[in-house]
Amino acid sequence: MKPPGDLLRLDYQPVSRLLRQARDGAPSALGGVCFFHPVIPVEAAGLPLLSVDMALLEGEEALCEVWYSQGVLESGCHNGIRYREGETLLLGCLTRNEAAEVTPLGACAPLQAATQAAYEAVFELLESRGFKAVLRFWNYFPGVNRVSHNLERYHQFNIGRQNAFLSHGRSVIDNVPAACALGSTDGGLQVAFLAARAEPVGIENPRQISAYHYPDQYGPRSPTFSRASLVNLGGRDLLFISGTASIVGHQTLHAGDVRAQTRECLHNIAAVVAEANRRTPGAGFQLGNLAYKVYIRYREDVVSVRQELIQFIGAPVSAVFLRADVCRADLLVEIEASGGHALPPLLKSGAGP
Ligand code: 3EB
Repeated sequence: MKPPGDLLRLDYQPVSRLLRQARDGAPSALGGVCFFHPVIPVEAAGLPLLSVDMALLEGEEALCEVWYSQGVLESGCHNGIRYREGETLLLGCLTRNEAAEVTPLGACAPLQAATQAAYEAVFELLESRGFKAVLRFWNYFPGVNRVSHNLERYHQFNIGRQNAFLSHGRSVIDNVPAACALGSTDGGLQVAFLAARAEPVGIENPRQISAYHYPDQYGPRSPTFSRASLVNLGGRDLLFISGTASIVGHQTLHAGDVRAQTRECLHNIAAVVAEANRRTPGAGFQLGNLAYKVYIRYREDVVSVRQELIQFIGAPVSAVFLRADVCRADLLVEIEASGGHALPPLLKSGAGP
């Protein structure tokens, strides 16, 4: 396996350090997502950044997940999307206030309309910039499990997202982007995405039914995401693993048991990594060489989740823990990961707090 190059690098920065970097030019930053609770808007001129209201569960008060690239990068703004692009990669983000969404009386839920409009704007931008495919979407909005308009808000989101894929002639099965969709504490619909000119491959998990084929008990439209996306950029294989939960087949397992759910998430991630390695001989992805982001429904579960993660993967692990609502009410934890790019420094992973 080639050592990760400078084509893509992930780092977690305290806000003050990011702002200092941005003031000094930060030519290699593509942008990213800052997590706080309560939320504080972060403005770094030219840098696409989301400020998401999610509490960090250990260490810092606030952290920014920042993606870096190389070469000449240029920033722009299009249809409410802030973006920054280079030769190979484009990172963009947007926030939509669903309360301001104009929907005819009795028509679809505002979140559905906001989601469709957001995704259509993303696809328009990508078409205009010559970036074919999205590698990864990060979706955050409040009240994921709340019902309005006779529908859980996560299901409203799924309808709007799928409509946008269809209206732009994009497939809603097979090579769809990797993604996650988590409940923030407050704010609008917030979407960040990483796109490439090259076509990625969607990876599925043999232990799970593809999400885009979920039966309709999980909502009128299936979620449009693949379990992971894999792309070769500049001779390097990059892997983006979607939010991964304690789901086998299409069913939630271990309701009420956060430790067992964490282990099931990790078995699923291990299966996705094995599948990615099978599809790309020589890539050699390993659980110990990924950067993890862990979303936990109840903050007091962080100690258990962290212990299970370290037991499964071995210390030290690069992991960040956030308080978030997961998109099925019975899911207590969701874990995402990525690899093949340069990783943040390994976080302290001793006996735990
Ligand atoms: C699941 O596997 C858990 O709707 O974009 C994970 C990753 C989940 C992405 C999404 C949802 C999404 O169904 C939930």
